[in-house]
Amino acid sequence: MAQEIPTEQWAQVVEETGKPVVYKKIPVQKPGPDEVLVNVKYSGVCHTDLHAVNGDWPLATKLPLVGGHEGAGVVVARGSLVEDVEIGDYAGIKWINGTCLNCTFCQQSDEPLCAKALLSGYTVDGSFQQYAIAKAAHIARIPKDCDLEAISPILCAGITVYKGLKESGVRPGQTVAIVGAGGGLGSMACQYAKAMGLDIIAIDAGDEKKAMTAKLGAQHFVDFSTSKNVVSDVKAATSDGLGPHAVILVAVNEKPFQQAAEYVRPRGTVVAIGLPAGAYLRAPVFESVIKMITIKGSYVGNRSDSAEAIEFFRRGLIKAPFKTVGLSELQSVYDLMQKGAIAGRYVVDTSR
Ligand code: 8ID
Ligand code: ZN
Repeated sequence: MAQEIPTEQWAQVVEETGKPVVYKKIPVQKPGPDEVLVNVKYSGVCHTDLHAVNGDWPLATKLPLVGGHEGAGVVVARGSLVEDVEIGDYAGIKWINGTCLNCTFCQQSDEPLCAKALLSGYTVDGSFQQYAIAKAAHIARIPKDCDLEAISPILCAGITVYKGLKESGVRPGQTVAIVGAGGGLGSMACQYAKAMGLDIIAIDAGDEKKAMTAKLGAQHFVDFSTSKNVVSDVKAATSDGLGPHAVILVAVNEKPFQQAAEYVRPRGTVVAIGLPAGAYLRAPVFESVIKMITIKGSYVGNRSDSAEAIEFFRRGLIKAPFKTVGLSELQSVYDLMQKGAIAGRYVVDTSR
């Protein structure tokens, strides 16, 4: 039987950039003809949500804004044009909320590059509310045998690092350095890299993150806060001393974005994913040329990447640690995140 949809709901609202989020009741919106309404049960908390609250990026958010883009829940209503999503289906609200599906990028399945892309929890309201809207074409299809709580961080962190690893061109048996390996994206990256048969050098700080990344499959750990020379320590962690074949940058700090080109292996690839405020990539021209390295960016994933990343999870290959708190406690998660004090991911439960 169809679930009754209330007119009001709990949400966490950014009313002013740079100020704490406000937990309050707001109206439940109705989906448009090509949209679905998802009763969000759980939502992961991504550092992107904190960047949005802080106004870190040269792209304005809508205001007031409901953040969140790792929302896992159940479809409760659909627009008149929606045919292939049923009421009761499990669905995910991800960063890409909708795109035009018609521009040159959408036609080539580079939907994240669509100039008209709607971004959940940034340019449209996201998943830190009990009922969220997305274009039916872009919701993540979540199989019924998946746990909604555990899968929520896959919807951004999982998809993004899976795509980034593919973009790096790294092959089974090769070595990848994951910079920021103890965070939300980093912990997922360890699990996807392990599933892909890679040798993993985790780079982050502290014993908790060291132990966690080892459990997730990292063979090596370089502590950036205590290492006297990160570049030589990362190279030394590879069996031939030549450095990792790929570097996945998911840290929220400019320094490693300027260091990676120095330790990546000749012919290797540096993939920038993290988005620290005001940061620049920097690499020495001479070494970059004679080492023939590639430096590139990677931005979430398309619908196919999303389905593939979810399938890795469904098959039991991805078990990254998370802690769950009530939606009402979102600000305390941001406070921990700001300090870099979260190992893995936090998930909020929208029922409390
Ligand atoms: O599509 C994309 N490109 C995309 C998608 C999703 C998220 C990009 N992001 C961006 C976020 O906006 C954010 O800037 O990726 C970044 C990481 O997001 P997150 O994993 O959600 O953040 P986190 O959980 O806070 O983890 C960051 C980790 O980086 C470590 C911290 O200790 C933490 O564990 N770190 C820092 I800060 N400085 C470091 C350094 N110098 C470092 N690790 C290694 N070396
Ligand atoms: Zn995210």
